[in-house]
Amino acid sequence: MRLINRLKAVLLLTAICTLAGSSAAWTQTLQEVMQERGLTEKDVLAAAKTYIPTGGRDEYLCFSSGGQSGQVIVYGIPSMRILKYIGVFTPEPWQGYGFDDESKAVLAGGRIDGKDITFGDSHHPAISETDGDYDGKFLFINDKANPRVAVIDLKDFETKQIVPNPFFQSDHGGCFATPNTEYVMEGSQYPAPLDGEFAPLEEFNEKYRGGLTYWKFDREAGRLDPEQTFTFELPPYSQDLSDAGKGPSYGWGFTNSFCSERYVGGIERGRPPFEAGCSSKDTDFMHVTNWVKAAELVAAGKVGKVKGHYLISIAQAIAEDLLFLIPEPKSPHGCDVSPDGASIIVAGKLDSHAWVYSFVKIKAAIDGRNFEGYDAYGIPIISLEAALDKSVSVGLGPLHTQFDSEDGVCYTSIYVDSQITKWNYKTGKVLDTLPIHYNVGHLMTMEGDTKNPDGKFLVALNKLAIDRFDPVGPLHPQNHQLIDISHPTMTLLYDMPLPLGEPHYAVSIKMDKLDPLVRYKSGWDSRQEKRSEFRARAGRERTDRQPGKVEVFGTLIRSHITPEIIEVTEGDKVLIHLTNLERAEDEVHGFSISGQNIQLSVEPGKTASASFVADKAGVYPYYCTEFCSALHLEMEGYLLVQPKGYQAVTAEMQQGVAYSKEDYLTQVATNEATQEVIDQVVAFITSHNYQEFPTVLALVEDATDQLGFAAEAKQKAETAATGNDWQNAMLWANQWWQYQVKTADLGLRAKTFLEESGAKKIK
Ligand code: CUK
Ligand code: CUA
Repeated sequence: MRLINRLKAVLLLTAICTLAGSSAAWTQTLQEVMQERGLTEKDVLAAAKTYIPTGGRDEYLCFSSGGQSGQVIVYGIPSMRILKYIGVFTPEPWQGYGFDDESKAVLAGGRIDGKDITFGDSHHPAISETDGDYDGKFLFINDKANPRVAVIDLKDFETKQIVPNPFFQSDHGGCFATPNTEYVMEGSQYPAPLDGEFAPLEEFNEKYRGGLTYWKFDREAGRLDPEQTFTFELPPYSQDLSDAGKGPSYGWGFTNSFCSERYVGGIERGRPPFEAGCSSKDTDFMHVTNWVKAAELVAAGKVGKVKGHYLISIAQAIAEDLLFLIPEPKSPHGCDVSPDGASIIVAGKLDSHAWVYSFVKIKAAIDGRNFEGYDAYGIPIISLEAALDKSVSVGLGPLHTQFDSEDGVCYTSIYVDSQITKWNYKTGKVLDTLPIHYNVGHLMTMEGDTKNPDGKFLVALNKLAIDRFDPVGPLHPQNHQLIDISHPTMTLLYDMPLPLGEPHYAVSIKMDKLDPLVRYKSGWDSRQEKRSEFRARAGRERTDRQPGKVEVFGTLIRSHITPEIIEVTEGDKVLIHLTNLERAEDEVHGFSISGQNIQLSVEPGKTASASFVADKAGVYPYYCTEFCSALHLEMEGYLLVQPKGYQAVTAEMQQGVAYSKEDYLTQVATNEATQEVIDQVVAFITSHNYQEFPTVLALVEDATDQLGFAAEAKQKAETAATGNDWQNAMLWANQWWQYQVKTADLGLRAKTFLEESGAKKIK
């Protein structure tokens, strides 16, 4: 009865508000707020450029690596509102990732030598490209610590695949997509024997190697194809970042390196540390690889396999003209191909210059076999003079470069000086600088590594936040700073704390290139992207029993779990498959069982599975972990793990309350009154142009479903009443009312939406 009064109160209040209009005497003026909070006009302008009113949308979506969290962080630009953490290399309970059997299989794909690795150091995300532009279909990211690459489908923002690198012990230079996502590049970092076996450090030069893997991407399957993937064996320099050529440099890849000294530290052996020996030379090497020609050799069967994977040896790469080196500034970092594909910019981390290489010059040197010599492994070296276009002093400790929509304009992150430098790589002029808080690593402009950068905003991914935020202990959040780059001088707009690992790189895509799902097809295995063999339909739920094994095929819908009682015997293997029957947007149900380390996230349409051994007799409540409706707390059940040899007692279920005919009739009266409220809401909706609002249409569809369930429950109540079974008549009448409440809830949501969107009265 209380709920119905509330429903009526909501309706009344809505009517009053409409009459009273929206003028409110207590509103402060902007001036008053600015004074009270000590805000300048510049602050208010920055706020106005980033603020998104309720229900509004951002223009860009940013995918940031989650660093040591092993995840991907998704946020909107310019609002900097965090929208999602995508579980990638690390279990993520909210999404059931690493808890349901379907996603456990994805994580198992990333096992290394049979060992589960549930940590990742996610580094460089890359969005799939078509003709050098983001196409919004897939996201790739690498794990530096345990060299692996993951594929995330942007249809549902779920991780679909993790593949370990067959040769490396660490990676850094991934992921970078070639212009049509033919391949995804993954470069190694710390040299190690490619066969994964032991070799003493004394044999570093002969036995240790770096490498660069070109993972073949099968777009149709949406998966990387290890069978068609090939790896370049590279010298034991510490290969760093990569980028794929485009336009004139299409078909080539560029990978920088540090420690081409091949120095091995060992403080405990009395040797100066790595940092001393790895930065002693004035230059390192950029590696230039021809992946198109390499792919042709693979296709022609001319590349051998090691451990079942194509490996192009250094000797073969030299013989086939696939690999060249060019000196780079001391301890280089960043390796960024310009939007037109004509230039490659490398920054000298221990230098103050950004070095602009010309692909035309590189190509001329290769074609003219103009080499200044060969490295210790016989790889031809193109001289710096032959390949360099210019070097520009941009500040101390430059790292990464991103591009603007304006031709030639780019931005370089300056680590030591804590600033962003805006400059022109074609004219060599520095245009502007902006201080950063503090020590910026990567930076990112909107679609800034495609052939058509959008400019507009820049995000500085800072390594230190220090004093920017309220203190939360010695471990500080990261600081992503949003910068307006739509004018000649850069303006800082916003500091966003990121409390989840240290993001390295991030990529941003225009929102209109994405078209994510709202629901899955019914009974969907989202990780394998096909109908689940374990799906169940309403009314077809079942439990299969075999000796030692119980398998449940159940369903979830507001607000009950079918089955509500699961009986097993101690020691049984239990498999529970649950299908969310909802079609409504955002009607996710969760599922957890006490003490079994189980947590499912079952989005509308999805089928997810949990499996475990019921190894201890006891009573284990289970429930839905998403607050899905007013009766969410009642979305519950019991797993009964019976001791071996347990004999069921035949006693009747004890009733807490016995219901009479009067109780039944009172409930029916309530239901009839509720129906009146529903009818009023329906009348409001149908008297407006609701069909023009997709959100309302979806709500109406869901409400119609709920009314259908209400009709079924009503039928059952009436049948029981006919047989004078007042207990069941009352309970089914109450279930009928539960469905009505859900209908009314949806109806009121639809009504509010129509009122707020200024729907027109049509009759
Ligand atoms: S890296 Cu350059 S600042 Cu891309 Cu791992 Cu972090
Ligand atoms: Cu379903 Cu709570």
